[in-house]
Amino acid sequence: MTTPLSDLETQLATLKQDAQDAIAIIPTLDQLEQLRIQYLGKKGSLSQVLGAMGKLDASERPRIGALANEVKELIQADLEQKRSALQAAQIEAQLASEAIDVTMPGVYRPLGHTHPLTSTSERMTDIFVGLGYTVATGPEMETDYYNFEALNFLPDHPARDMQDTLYLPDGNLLRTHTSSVQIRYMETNDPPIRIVVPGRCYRRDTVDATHSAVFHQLEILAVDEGLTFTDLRGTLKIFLEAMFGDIAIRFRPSFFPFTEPSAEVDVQWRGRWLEVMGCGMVDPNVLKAVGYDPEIYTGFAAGLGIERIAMVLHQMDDIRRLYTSDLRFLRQF
Ligand code: 2NL
Repeated sequence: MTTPLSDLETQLATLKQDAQDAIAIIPTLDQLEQLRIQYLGKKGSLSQVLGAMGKLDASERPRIGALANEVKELIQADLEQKRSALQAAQIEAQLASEAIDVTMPGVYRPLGHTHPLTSTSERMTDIFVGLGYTVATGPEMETDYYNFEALNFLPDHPARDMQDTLYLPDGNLLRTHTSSVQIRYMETNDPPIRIVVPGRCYRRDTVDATHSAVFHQLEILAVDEGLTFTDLRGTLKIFLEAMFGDIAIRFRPSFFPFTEPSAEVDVQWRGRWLEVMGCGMVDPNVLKAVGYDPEIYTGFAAGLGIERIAMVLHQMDDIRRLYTSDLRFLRQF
C-alpha cells in the first residue's frame, strides 16, 4: 500500500487545477454547466477519484475524504463565482445592445396642419355652436326643389340658368348654396330651431382671382316664435365681433328670393367697408313650403362665403391659393 495515497492526492490536486483552469476561461453559462457535470456530476471526475477511495487504508480515508470535500467545495465556489460573473456580463451585454442614446438628435417627421379654409370654417362654426346652434349637413347633389323651388325662386329666376348652375345629366344639380340643407332640416324638425350649416357649393362660373367653381358657404337659420330683425342683427354683431374683434358693422337693404326683408352686412376692416354676408327674415313662402305656420313662427337666416372671410382675415388677394395646395403658401398658416 504505497502509491494509492499519493496517487489520489495528486489526482485530486490535478483535478482541482484542471477544473479551475477550465472554469477561468469558459465563455458561456451553458458551457459552464457542462463543466460542472464533467467535474462534479454523478459520473464526473471527482466521483471517479472518490470511487478509488475504497482501496485506501481506513486510517487514510478521513484525510483523503476531507481533501476531496475541500476540492469539491473549491470547485463549487469557483463555479458559482463564474456563474455570477457570466450572468452579470450577459445582462451588461443586453443593456448595452438595448441602450438608447437620448442625446441623439431626433428624426423630425413632416407635420401637417389644418388648411386655412378648414380652420376658418371651424372658427365660424364654433362661434355659432357657442351661441347654441346645432351643426347640420346635407347632400351636395340636389334636386331643383331643394335648391330653388322650396327657397321661393321663381321658375324663370336667372340663378336657375344653365349659365350659373351645374346640372347633372339625370336632371339633378350641384347645390349652389347650403340653403337646401336648411330646407331638409326644417322638413324633419319642428321649431324652435337654430342651425349652422357649413358646406361645399358649386356654380358654373369663369374662374378668376375672386371666383371659383367650387366654394364654401356657411349659413345659419333660426326659426322660433317672435324672432325679429333685431335678434338677427344682435346675433350677427356677436358673430362678427368674435370673428374680427371690436369693429363697426352696417346693414344695407338688399334682395334674396328666400328672405324678406333682406340685407347685406358690411364690416369696417382696416379702414374700408367690406361686404361679408347677406341675411334677412325668412320669407313666409319658405316657411310654408316646409309646413311651418308663418302666422306663428318667424325666422332669420344669413349666408356667408368662407373663402371670402379667410381671404379677408389672412389678407389674401387670390382665391386660387386656397385650392392649389402650394406648400410655400400653406406653410404660412
Ligand atoms: C349670401 C346670402 C343668404 C340665406 C342666405 C336662407 C336659408 C333659408 C331660408 C332663408 Cl333655408 N334664407 N339663407 C338668407 C340670406 C342670405 O346668403 O350672400 N351668401 C353668401
